[in-house]
Amino acid sequence: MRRPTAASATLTDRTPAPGTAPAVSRGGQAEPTRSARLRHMLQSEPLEFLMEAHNGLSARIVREAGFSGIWASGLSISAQFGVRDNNEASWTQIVDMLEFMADASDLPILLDGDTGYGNFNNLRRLVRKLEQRGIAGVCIEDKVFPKTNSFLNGERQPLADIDEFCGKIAAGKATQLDPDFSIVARVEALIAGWGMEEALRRAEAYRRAGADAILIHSKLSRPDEILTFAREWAGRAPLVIVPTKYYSTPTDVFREAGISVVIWANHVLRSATAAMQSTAREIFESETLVNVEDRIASVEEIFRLQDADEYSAAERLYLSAARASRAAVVLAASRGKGLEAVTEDRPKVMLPIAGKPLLRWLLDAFKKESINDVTVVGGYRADAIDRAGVRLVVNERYEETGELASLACGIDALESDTVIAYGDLLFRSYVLRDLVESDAEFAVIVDSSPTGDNNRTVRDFAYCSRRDDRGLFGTPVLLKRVFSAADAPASAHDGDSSVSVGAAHGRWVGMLKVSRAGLKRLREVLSALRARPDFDTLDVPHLLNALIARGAAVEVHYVHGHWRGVNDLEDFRRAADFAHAQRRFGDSDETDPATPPNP
Ligand code: SPV
Ligand code: MG
Repeated sequence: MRRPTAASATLTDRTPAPGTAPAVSRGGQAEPTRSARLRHMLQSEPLEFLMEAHNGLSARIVREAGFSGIWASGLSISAQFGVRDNNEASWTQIVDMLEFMADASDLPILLDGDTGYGNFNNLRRLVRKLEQRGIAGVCIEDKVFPKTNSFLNGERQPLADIDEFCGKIAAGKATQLDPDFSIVARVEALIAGWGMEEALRRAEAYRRAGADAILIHSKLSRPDEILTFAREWAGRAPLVIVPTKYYSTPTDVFREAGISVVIWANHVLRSATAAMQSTAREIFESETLVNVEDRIASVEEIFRLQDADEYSAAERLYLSAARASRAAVVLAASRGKGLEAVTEDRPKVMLPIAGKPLLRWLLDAFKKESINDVTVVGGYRADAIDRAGVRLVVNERYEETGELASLACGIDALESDTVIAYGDLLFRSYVLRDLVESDAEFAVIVDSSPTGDNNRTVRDFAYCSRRDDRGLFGTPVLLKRVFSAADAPASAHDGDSSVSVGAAHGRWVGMLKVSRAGLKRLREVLSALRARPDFDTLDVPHLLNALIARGAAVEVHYVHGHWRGVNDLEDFRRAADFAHAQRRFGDSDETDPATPPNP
């Protein structure tokens, strides 16, 4: 009987807590535990196979190949650590690796536990730790700690005293809490040249001491002594073999001999080694990747084996949607009016403020809020914009067009919550945080401090549904209208009588947050504005007003100062002071020679 493998299981639907409790399948039926499955493999009639794995990735690969169980090979695990199979890796390092393997694969794992890493007491502790980590069983060999691999001078290696080893088996069996946890006793008498009789004597003693199965090992290239042993043994307990040396024996021979489990002990490690050697050599010699790329696993295949998709799904589920992916569009096409003297060779966003360009201040602030998908719309001297960590798009018509034309260049590809920001802003971090944490479709920051305090150049007057009384936390405030500098409020040329001159509630701080849902509406409004003959002159306040006119609610978050815009040379000079104050204590404070001195 061959059980179906769990090839479709993912990192999240495998046995939930490593241990002994039965996992419950989707259909509500209890699935056998890993230990029960290993025990069944040992005891069932048909020949079963354990495939070697030595880390999480190989454990996953073995599962996907269709195997029902894993041999956590001492040789392979030590080799992948780059050390010898002489207990050079500590037992806790082995157990840590087993945890990765058990996490990556829901198969039962039989640990090659060498000698049990010490005496009966060490084995007791090992059994407890293995059970805690969901390992199905351990195989211990009747050698002396520290052991050496059986294929290295096997005949010269001392064997354990039979009674001592039987005590060890009994101690392990008495320690296990899960009745299905298996202890396999490995007989090394044939390897060590002690003969068939001694091998049978030891196997019988180990069986009587409580071993669930006997692993009879041979290093001959033919299976003769294994077959003789099996015949003499006559099914007293399940037999496990490792045909590494007698590999040419047809597998049916093992079936006919009544073997329970065959261990393919090191073949995943050895195939990986051959592939790694060949690839490394090829790349070294050819100094190019072009010859190997099609012969090796793709990066996507590695992601798949790591279950990267599950992570993305979980991210959508458990990180707030806004945090999971946030985007920004930075409007950075302008040279800066009044800043001609310092923008000969760069756009305004690349002006250095306290040692770093304006754009970098903005990007660092974005990073803090997990805004990682940043589009910068350049124009004037776009070639001088530092592209590190951003997608640069260029508004080629920057000289004849305004902010909305630039925005239109950068908004199309966006799908997540997006902050649209002027490139010349400095602000305390909470200002952006308040904005991105808003659940509203559209949200803006309005500075209710008396205009003129923060910036000499005053623009973007905001009219809101309610004045900032600085006490009304939680009372929703909506934006009614924004006048950019070009619109003289006194003229009221837009015919809106609901706003009156001098009654501005503050200044719009040049940032607009648009939720994923709001992007659709924003694109519609933008394309409607595009039809206007004066589209090339329009700026973001026009967009805000058009959104409001079409019924969009634009939520207002009031702040009281704590930001700067850089609109002329005087702003530029003052910005350094503000920026210095935003640095963390201890941050380096290099000054850029291009920064003008404070007056
Ligand atoms: C291992 O895989 O580490 C084993 C089996 O112990 S063998 O190398 O064949 O001894
Ligand atoms: Mg071993």
